[in-house]
Amino acid sequence: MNTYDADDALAGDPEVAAILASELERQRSTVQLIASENFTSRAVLAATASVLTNKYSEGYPGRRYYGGNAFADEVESLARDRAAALFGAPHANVQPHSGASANVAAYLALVEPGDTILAMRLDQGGHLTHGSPVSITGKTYRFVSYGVTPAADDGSGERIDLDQLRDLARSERPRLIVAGTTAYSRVIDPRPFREIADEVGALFMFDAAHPAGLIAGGAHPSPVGIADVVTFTTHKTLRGPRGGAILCGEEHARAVDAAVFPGLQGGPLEHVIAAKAVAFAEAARPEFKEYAAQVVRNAAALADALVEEGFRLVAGGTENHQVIVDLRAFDPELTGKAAQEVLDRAGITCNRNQIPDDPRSPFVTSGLRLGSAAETTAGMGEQEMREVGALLARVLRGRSDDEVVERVRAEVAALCGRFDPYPPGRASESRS
Ligand code: DSN
Repeated sequence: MNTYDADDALAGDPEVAAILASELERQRSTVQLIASENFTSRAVLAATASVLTNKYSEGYPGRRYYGGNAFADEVESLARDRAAALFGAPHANVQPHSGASANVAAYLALVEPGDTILAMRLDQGGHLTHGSPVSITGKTYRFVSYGVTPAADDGSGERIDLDQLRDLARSERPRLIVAGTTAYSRVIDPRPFREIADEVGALFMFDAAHPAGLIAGGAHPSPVGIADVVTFTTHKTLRGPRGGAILCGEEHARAVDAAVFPGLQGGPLEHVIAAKAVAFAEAARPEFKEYAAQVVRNAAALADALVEEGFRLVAGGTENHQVIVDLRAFDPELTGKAAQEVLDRAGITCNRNQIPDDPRSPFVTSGLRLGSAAETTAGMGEQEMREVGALLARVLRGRSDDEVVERVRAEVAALCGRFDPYPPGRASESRS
């Protein structure tokens, strides 16, 4: 049963089979630069498509509200143990359906409605669940936002503004300080956050949704043991199934578990939890360290190529898997929305993104966010990333000429043909 091949199991539903086959072809033949995406191993896909999707398992291993949970217990215990071992954490909860669920559950565990939380503003690189007014988080808690330092010509600006964070912490006396970003290309050191949290008597949560795989692979500093609670997603740089997880010390374990279930969610997705277990084991292998380091090198190569093409990079470059591009230096008329759309037509998949202090709306934007995690998995290296940067610039320069777009699309397809994430005939492969 390989749902990614839309094979015999779906023969009775040709409509869905055809859609899945088309999506597989799209992933194979176009460049995937969305910073929050990756290509899982076939083992992760197989676990996600398993019969555990049939099982109701409300509760936790050994404490379920339904019978028949012997194997759900086994797989969830395995996933918890593997997550805890991978990150060196005393306790892991692997039930959050997503990073958003993990964050909401962490707030539920650590603070009360109406409490003050310090977190990064969405348009500065934060996440919706860091207190955006359109998110339940912004409606439930009193969020106060910090941002990044002003842009500087030498690229030294647009870093998390720790002075602002400290000043706000002193004046607002938050119950919780949140570190973590969704569009930020530099390393986040957890230690200054801890120091500031300790100074004002706040708890400290680190949202590692993006760098989780870089942390697991040793390419970025770990917040585990420094932050009170660490949330993360399993599907970005960590390369597992779509989902979330929470790590914490024993002192917060009961509150975190109670917040996830019954506080926030119902039945856990045990098939996804099985796939998380697979991914945690894959990320513990020595090869994953090399993968994490290559992700960072590839993002740097892409960044260099884009600078040569005349783009300005937010924060002057990258130290992780992301490159945040300010399109205005390249072409003041070009919006993120228009760029994303023409790149899509050329087979380069990415997302528009606001840059710090963006004069354009979140729907239009002046920026693009690019990521190297997926194509690194497919086997691309620095040379290919430089090629991708040049192709991207060619499309954006020639965006009003359909022939340019078509020519680039053909070159993209040829490049992707050499780096197939799911090469046929290797069904038993378990990627390391
Ligand atoms: N996790 C976000 C991203 O980085 O794409 C979406 O919520």
